[in-house]
Amino acid sequence: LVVFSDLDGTLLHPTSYSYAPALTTLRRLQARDIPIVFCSSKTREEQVALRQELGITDPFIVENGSAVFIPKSYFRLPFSYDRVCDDYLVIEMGVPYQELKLKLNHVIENVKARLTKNAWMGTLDIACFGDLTVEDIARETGLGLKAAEAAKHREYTETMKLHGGRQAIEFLLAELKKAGLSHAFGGRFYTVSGGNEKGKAVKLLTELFKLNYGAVITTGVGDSDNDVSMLAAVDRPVLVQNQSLRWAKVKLANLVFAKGVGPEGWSRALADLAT
Ligand code: 2M8
Ligand code: MG
Ligand code: MG
Repeated sequence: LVVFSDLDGTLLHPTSYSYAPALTTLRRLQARDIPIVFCSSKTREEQVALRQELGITDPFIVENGSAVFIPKSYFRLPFSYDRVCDDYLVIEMGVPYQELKLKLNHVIENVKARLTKNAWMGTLDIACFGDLTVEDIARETGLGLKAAEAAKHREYTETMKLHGGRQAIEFLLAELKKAGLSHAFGGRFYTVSGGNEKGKAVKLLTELFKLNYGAVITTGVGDSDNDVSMLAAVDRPVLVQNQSLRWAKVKLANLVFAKGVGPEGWSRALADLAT
């Protein structure tokens, strides 16, 4: 059994970022040696900090499937990887941040010019984490300064806060797509990437688990649109409730709707696996 888990709004509460309600279940899963694989739009730095805090030593997937980080001697069998980073072997699917940022800025410039000419579409404010100060990010997200800084250190994706009319937002998202960039809504923000998604990374890592351990059953827990591809890639997909006690609009035949916001739903959904 392998657990793939989103972080914001799932293992972590959507506003307080607390994992407290999930801790008992998490400790039981760890005691049973069930791998807990983070699969989030969060950066490497953010995820490493949380792994250390929780004593999690399993592989993890950063920035919406941009890269898979595998601790050096985690798997017995060799596999091909793209680079070594600290104690991890890294399989990369995303494009480097600088490259992404150039393309993204180009699209944003064009979209802004078009919106100025077509006032009927409404206005659009775009704030990218890369361009905001650490203090701004802390204010926007409710993260502490250190965590906000880790969120700003992006290696493959850019997170944008969009403020504007639906039409203007849809226009920007369509233009991104035309430029070969993908976007995923994570609950509050849009994260833009070079075409990668969580699901592909989950499938790749699942293959590695199977290669090393034989048959493996996977479960995945998420809360937002950006989790759909991850949920579609696992055997037992689970959706937890968001702050307004609703579930994101996800259609999957075998989807389990867990009651409870974020970590409460997480705990309820995985409790039976932990006993
Ligand atoms: C962003 O991610 C969340 C969902 O995970 C979102 O899009 O709403 C990312 O930039 C992440 O790095 C950051 O920690 C998080 C803070 O809320 O926002
Ligand atoms: Mg989430
Ligand atoms: Mg996430």
